[in-house]
Amino acid sequence: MHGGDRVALALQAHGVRFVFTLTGGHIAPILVGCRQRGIRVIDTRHEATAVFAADATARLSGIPGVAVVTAGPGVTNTITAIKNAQMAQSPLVLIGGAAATALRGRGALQDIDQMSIMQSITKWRRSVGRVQEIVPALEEAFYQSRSGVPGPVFVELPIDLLYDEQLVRQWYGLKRSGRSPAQWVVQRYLDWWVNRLFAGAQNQPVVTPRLVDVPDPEDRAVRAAALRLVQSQRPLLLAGSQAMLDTASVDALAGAITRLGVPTYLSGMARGLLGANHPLQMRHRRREALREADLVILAGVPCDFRLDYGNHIARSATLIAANRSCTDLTLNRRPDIAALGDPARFVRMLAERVLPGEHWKEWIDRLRQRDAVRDAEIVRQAAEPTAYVNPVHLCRVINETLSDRSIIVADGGDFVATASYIVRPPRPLSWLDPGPFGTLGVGAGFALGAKLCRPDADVWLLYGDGSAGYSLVEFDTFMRHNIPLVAVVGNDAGWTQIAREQVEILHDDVATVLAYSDYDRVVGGFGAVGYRLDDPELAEETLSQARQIALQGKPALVNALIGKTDFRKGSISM
Ligand SMILES: Cc1ncc(C[n+]2csc(CCOP(=O)(O)OP(=O)(O)O)c2C)c(N)n1
Ligand SMILES: [Mg+2]
Repeated sequence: MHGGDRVALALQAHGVRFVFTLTGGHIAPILVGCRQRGIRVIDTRHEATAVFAADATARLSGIPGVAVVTAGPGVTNTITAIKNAQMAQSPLVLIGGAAATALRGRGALQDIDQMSIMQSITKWRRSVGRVQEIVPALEEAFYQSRSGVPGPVFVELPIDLLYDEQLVRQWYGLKRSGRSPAQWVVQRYLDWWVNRLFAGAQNQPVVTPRLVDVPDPEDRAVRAAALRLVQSQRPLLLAGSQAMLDTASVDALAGAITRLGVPTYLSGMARGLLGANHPLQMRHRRREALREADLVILAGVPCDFRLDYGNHIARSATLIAANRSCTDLTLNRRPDIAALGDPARFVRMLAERVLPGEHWKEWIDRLRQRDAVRDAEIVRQAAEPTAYVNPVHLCRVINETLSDRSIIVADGGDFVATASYIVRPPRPLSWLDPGPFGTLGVGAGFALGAKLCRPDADVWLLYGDGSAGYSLVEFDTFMRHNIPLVAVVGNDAGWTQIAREQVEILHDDVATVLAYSDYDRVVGGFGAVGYRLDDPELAEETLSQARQIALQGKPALVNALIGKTDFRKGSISM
């Protein structure tokens, strides 16, 4: 059993079903070991895609995602995607190849200080120095990635730990045939070195996955929150991505919210938690609702830019926050009741303490009415004529084309932000966006991970045309690995979210202009089916044709030429 097999054994024991990679000589034994153990190895066209895909599998399954990349540029190419996962608190294990242990720092191919690079963007990292340590390092890596505030971890595995002992001994020995005293000393030293590398490696490794530490909120905080909640007149619950970390209990969380009866806004990964049409879910005018609320529960939602650093919540309101992260719990505003622990558990514990009943009917009616008014306004905005297809109309058609098995991936600026107002994810864990890092380019990787995790889902990948450029090449990966899905490019020939403010404030569109390129023909080059859509009348038909192609097992892309609207005017984030 070589080191690559050991890695595969450890991954298998932790429930890993997919490994995402872009290959390199340093990591080949891991990939072969994985395939031989029945772990599906998905090779992408960019390391960032591999990590984005691993991130998506983690978010949807709760099992840490795994990406394996080669030494040097393979590792550095993952930086943005790893940082994105860190900001999104997504558990993943990045395995990086490295130069042979005895050659480190001596000018070996692709030998750089990877540990320093990973220092600030992973929650834990280890460079493994002996074969015997591979399995314990991975056990620790999986444990660290999932416990407390989840996040990415990094395990560095030098190439001489991964191959057969005999072969490695050959590398270190046979090449040197000289017999000078100096050479004799070097040879003895290398023998000692290899003995150390493989010490104890004769024993069959045993993998013991460690139980994950999920912090429980204090009962005291739950009791205090329950007391304040029943006294409140206008409570509001905000649930965010962190509430979805325990993927196995998302239905219980939805049940708890229903039982609590508190009007709720969902953000990030929590979109879809309450299905497409839940009477307690509000979608619009959140800022107004927050200003009026006399009690706000933040379940896994920090007071960052999305809540204007806490300023969206009235000073007089009771603020209750539950978060796994100490920093996020008190970020910018100290809550009246702070529950350090898993926010989903907090909501469930709270629901057990509050008697169900129609407590806040008037308040809920008011919010619902406001939602309905905004929805009617959106219908009007969708009917306004624009050049090509009105994006609001297109998003409405996409929403109508969804099924209850749809998963939506959002990768872009204005167009996907418009979609996030209109498209209703049908069930828990059916919406994926990058998270607070706002990274463009997540699209293909997220869609890949989603389709693999949920083979029966129809995956919709919503792209801005600018964002599509980062990962369109992965249609090649979709073809090679049989990943049928539908991508829709909202093609406005530009980086519009940036252009909108730039032109208004600085009166110059420099670096924001793209062309109405034929993205449909690009994917055609990989063997996928592309459609060009420039007539609003044909939106429904084109989308359902694309969906049919995906149902038949092929990836499809709709290049939807869209016009300008002021739907997103004034929404700049800083
Ligand atoms: C990696 C990365 N680079 C740049 C940005 C800045 N940025 C945010 S939105 C945006 C425009 C996106 O353009 P597109 O995908 O075409 O969507 P549109 O706004 O045109 O609908 C840009 C460049 C970013 N968020 N991430
Ligand atoms: Mg664009």
